[in-house]
Amino acid sequence: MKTVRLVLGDQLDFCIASLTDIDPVNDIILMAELKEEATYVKHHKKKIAFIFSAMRHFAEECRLKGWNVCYIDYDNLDNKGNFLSQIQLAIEKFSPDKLCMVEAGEYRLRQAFKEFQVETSLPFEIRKDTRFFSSEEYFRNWADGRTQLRMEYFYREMRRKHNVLMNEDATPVGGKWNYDSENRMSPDSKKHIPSPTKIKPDKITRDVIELVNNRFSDHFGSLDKFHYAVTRKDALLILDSFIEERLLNFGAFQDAMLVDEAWMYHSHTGLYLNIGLLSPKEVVSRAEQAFYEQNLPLNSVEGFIRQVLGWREYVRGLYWYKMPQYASMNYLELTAPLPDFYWSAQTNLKCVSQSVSQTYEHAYAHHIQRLMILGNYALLTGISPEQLNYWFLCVYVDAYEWVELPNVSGMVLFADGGILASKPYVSGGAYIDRMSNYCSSCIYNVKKKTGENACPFNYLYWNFLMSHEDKLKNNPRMGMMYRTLSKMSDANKNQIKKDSLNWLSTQN
Ligand code: DLZ
Repeated sequence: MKTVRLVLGDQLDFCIASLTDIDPVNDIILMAELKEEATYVKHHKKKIAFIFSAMRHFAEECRLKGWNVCYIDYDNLDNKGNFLSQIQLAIEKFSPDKLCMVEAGEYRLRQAFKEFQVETSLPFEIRKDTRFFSSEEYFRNWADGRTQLRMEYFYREMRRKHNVLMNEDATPVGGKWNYDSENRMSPDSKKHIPSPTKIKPDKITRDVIELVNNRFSDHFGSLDKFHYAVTRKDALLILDSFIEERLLNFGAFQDAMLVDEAWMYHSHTGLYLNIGLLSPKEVVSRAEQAFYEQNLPLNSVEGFIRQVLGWREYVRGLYWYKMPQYASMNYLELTAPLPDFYWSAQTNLKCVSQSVSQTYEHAYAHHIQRLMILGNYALLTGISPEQLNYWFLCVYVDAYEWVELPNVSGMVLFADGGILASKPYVSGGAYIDRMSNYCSSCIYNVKKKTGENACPFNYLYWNFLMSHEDKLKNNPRMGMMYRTLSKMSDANKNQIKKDSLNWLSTQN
């Protein structure tokens, strides 16, 4: 029996279900660098280089295990540009008895493979992706019948089910499930931030960088100083250095931002988790082990574990539970186009220009830059979910639709009307000022609420509340904000509207 086993660019795990029963003599692993995948949204150059290089390294390691690999690189004459034509060619070339793969991680591709499975005359086995803590079925069973799908309750179930940070009497370690309130320290610019572990590009990576430079020159982003891990061995090194050097301060400074500090105390492991170089189970287990053995603070360890065991699993579950409807939701009817400065960083808003510049340079910005700067600005100014989702999916090295869409539509834009978040996450300039040192070098005055040079986040915040009052004022978590608004004078409200209109008409 000869099986062609398709491995996608985000399935680079030797334990992936499509390879568990591989026959090294007869079977062929098929991998391909495809134009359609690199351009269906115009991914950041560094993201393409990262994925292609990791794919090439994975193929090499498969060969070293003695497995047959048919690797179609981008310039290969046999490259058909898309998965289905590539599989068709493999069928003609290898005459297999069977096809096998693990289901794709995003709806668009999963549907295409399902259709192909029906059309092709060959047996085509599509296996479940077992790399997550929670299966799609488990999430569906948890979600069915609930009126609210809050991450917190799902997370507690995951903690119990997988016995993570739990006491023997089934209570959470430390007595509380969640230490988020201890994770909001303002940044300390004098405190040492360990520089991230950087992996020197080898010949494979250097070749890929050249390829991406030539073939994707019109894509957003820089290829300079590429230092991401592209093998499991190096990804483990990055994980180790996070646990050793940064996890200690991760919790307290989780929301903190400093000028020219892209990495802070974050883990930068999402990109490896999302293509299979690291497994969520080992990442959680390493962090938990460090808590017990290195006596690391619980707010850091719990905060990190919540991201991986809670949030990551939750957004994936929600994505598959709600797709395809989720992609077209737009509760607040936001229609504004994405301003050019999301690509160029040419704006006087220091927080936005910093976040976009770092995104351009690294295909990375950390969670709070994404949510409370770039996301917050987008929501306050009414950018359409379609355009904002496109941007987030393009620019971030860790972005795949299953993780990007719920974060952007649900968390950032409240486009699902409250399925994911209990309220829209909006803030004025004061929050940005508290959590960063951006405002002190910005031309806008964060202390000024309206008028010339006032921080636009300040008046846009109240303008947002006024614009969406009909849909938001009865939200119990927005009550205090609307009570404050109701006490504002008409003159103040008119000034806010005037400043906002003026701002919105001058930004593109
Ligand atoms: C994101 C991406 C890119 C840029 N390129 C490829 C590719 O050339 N070949 C491939 O197999 N996968 C690629 N991917 C990942 C896919 O677009 C897609 O997001 C995942 O396979 C979904 O499971």
